[in-house]
Amino acid sequence: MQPTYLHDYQPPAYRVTHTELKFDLSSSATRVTARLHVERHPAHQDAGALPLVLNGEQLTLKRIAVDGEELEADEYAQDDATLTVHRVPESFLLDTEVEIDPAANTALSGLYQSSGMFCTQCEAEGFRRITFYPDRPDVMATFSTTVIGDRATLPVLLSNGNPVESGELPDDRHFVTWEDPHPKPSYLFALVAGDLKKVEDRFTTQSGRDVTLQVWVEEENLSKTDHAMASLKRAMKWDEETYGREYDLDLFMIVAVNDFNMGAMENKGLNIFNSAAVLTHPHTATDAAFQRVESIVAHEYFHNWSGNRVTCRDWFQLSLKEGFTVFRDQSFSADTNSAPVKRIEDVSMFRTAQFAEDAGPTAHPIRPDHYIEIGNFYTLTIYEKGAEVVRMLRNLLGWELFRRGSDLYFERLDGQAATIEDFVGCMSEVSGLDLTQFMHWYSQAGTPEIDAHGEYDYAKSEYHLTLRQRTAPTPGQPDKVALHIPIRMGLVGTKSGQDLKMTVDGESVGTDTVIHLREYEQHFVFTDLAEAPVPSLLRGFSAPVKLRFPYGREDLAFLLQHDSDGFNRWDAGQRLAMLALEDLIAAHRNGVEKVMDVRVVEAFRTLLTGETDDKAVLAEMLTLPSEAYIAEQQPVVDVDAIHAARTFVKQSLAYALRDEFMAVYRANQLDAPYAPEPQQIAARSLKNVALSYLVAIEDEEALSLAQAQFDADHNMTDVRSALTLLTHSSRNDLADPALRAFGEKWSHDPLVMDQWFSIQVTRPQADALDRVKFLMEHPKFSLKNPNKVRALIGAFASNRVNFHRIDGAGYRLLSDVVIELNKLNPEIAARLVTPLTRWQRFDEARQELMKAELERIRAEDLSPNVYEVIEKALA
Ligand code: HT7
Ligand code: ZN
Repeated sequence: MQPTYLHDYQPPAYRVTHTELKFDLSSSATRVTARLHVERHPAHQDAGALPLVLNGEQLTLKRIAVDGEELEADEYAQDDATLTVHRVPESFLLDTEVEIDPAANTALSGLYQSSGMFCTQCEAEGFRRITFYPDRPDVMATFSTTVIGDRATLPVLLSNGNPVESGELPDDRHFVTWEDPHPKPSYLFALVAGDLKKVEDRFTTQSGRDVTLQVWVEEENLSKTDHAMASLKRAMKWDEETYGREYDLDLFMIVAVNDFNMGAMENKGLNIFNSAAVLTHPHTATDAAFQRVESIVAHEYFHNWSGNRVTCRDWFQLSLKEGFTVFRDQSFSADTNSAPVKRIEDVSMFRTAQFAEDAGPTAHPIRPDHYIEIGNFYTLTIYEKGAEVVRMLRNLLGWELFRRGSDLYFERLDGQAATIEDFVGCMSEVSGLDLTQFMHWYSQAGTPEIDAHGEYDYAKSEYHLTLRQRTAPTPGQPDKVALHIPIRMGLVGTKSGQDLKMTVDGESVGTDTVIHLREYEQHFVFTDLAEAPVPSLLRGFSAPVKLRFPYGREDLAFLLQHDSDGFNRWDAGQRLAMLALEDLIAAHRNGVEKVMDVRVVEAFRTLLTGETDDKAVLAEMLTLPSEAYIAEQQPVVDVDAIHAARTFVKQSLAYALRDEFMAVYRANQLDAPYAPEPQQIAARSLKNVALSYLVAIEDEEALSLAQAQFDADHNMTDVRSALTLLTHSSRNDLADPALRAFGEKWSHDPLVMDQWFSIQVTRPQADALDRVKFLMEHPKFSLKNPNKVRALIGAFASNRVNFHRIDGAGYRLLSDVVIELNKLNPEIAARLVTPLTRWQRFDEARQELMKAELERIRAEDLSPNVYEVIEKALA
């Protein structure tokens, strides 16, 4: 399996200006007829005769003609991945007809069937499983698509653009023809056919275009579409107001499908969504699910400009569309909900999962320079680190200039396939900033680590700050350059508790400033300080780095109270908890009695009893670092010690502050009808965090409250939270009946059953693995459905004490599933194997067990997806 390299990029020899497709749908023998209007690419005008090479996989060729002339067998050649026509004119029509088997397509890439309906997923390289085509993003064509299907079973036939014709055909079949006037790459092609119902609304754009909005679902889900529709309208308005971007067709459709490898897909005018990313109802979806739907609907919509109108030249540029679009959806969610909480949630996830990716064997730059399977590169690095880099650009330029750069980018590159240089070039051009050093963020993998030291000179009233940066080697990149790292900071006066006015090099820089670390080591001197400060560094997580500073516990308790930056106040609490947790992890390992740090107790007491106008942030502050995050901070991960230490902290806080937690719980009960709006969400999360502490000590009153909350059945957020607390306690007498009742009540709803699976297999009790095995036999579980795999197997792999059982049974279960999925759905298999690839982080015994499972997988006949991941993991 040969890698593709960025440095080998060549423009295509031929381009397609217009594509006509006809689909005659049938489960196992769909006919796809294609007419491509092809012409020689100007870049190859003088290159003499060039064969036409098209991509095509799993296609049965029935017919091929050039300019109406059928080709003889010796005029073309075919292998598993390509079709080559040896001689073609400068410009011509290529006709092909192929047969494909959607019912057998369990990989969910190309044209496949999901719950009886037909749907497509073409990004990144799925279109080649539909017809022979130059399946690369820099070939952009207008499309005209006719879909033919059975009138009774497939009453709805959708594709990109606008419907232009429809009618009846013999044998109870019918057709619809769609035209998409916007040139697009093949990865944005979409088709959906099925027995679907729609809800419809309208949006008038700022220039007066009247757009019809449709959300298509199975009939029983019609009542779950309101939030997605409302989110779509909010997103359309936000993109006009914030980026000046307007929708460009008369119709925008969203379709929900049950079997989908990712969250959703931004196909032009016809977004296809995993049903989990579109359907919500207060009784079936949690607050988190409502927020996730809002952000995914917005993300896909925003791609209409950042991705569709301006697309990627090649797949190495994937972060050009994904990093920018994630940044846009994060900003939208921050504007729509609680901005500080959004940042805290995003950064928590990032520091846990992206840092782990950047430190593991599959680490890669935001713009990789080679890949075997591009499907493996839809990663946290491409998406989230890409978004952090765009965020740094936005902060370096300031909003006004960033917006000007964005306007220039969209205007200059509209209708084109662009590169990351094009994007950063526009930012540099409008601002005059030299971003040469900044570009290394795109090419260098790994997380920069900054060691910071500070000293206050009382005699001179100066604060001296020294910063050193280092990025550890990553696979294929032993040596690292110094990056340009913007560090937002303040100095908080130890006497006043206020941000101090800062002066650097004789220049006043205010109370909140950005210092630029460009060298491996730099010194910064702040003069004329009124008092000794505690530094507040990396405010708002201004760069995706690990920053170490030798804060004492008093410093952290001080920042937790006084830092004017909400994000850093939260972070000070996390750091304080981490110091206590580290002591307790060591105590557990050494068999020494565990003693709770009273400073953490007092900090929590202050939080619980103080006044707050932001309950959502308070809930975050009361949430301890996760086991996964704690593990990230350890040189060698000791899963049992981490679990024991975190449980000890949680229980100690609950014993010490029982009444305070109880008061917070009671004060945040809501009577109002459920609404997914920020104040209600904040109250629910605060209440449920408080209850989680009380149930951690199995306080009888708290258990009764959890039971009552479950029984009240007010909304899924509260029900799920109560059910999780009961299930994760040792009180099976309470958990079992609740689980049974929940499972019976919701057995008809796949998305609720996903939650039911996850809750059970994430319990810390030792029977979690047996439960996974038992639930894999459940009639509602299927390995062919990615949501079910994620809900059961993926969730179990996040159950750290049970997945990492020292007998290796957790690892074995995962590798058994990966081996099965490698045959059914390689993309999902390659993602699922990730926890095993992190073997270097564990003790020797676990390392051996994990490597043995990786070797067992390696011995199979592997898909390129799994092969690439396993080879990196065992390199
Ligand atoms: N751009 C979309 C990517 C995507 C995808 C990639 C590989 C396999 C299946 C997939 N489904 C969707 C999603 C997005 O970032 O908006
Ligand atoms: Zn995206």
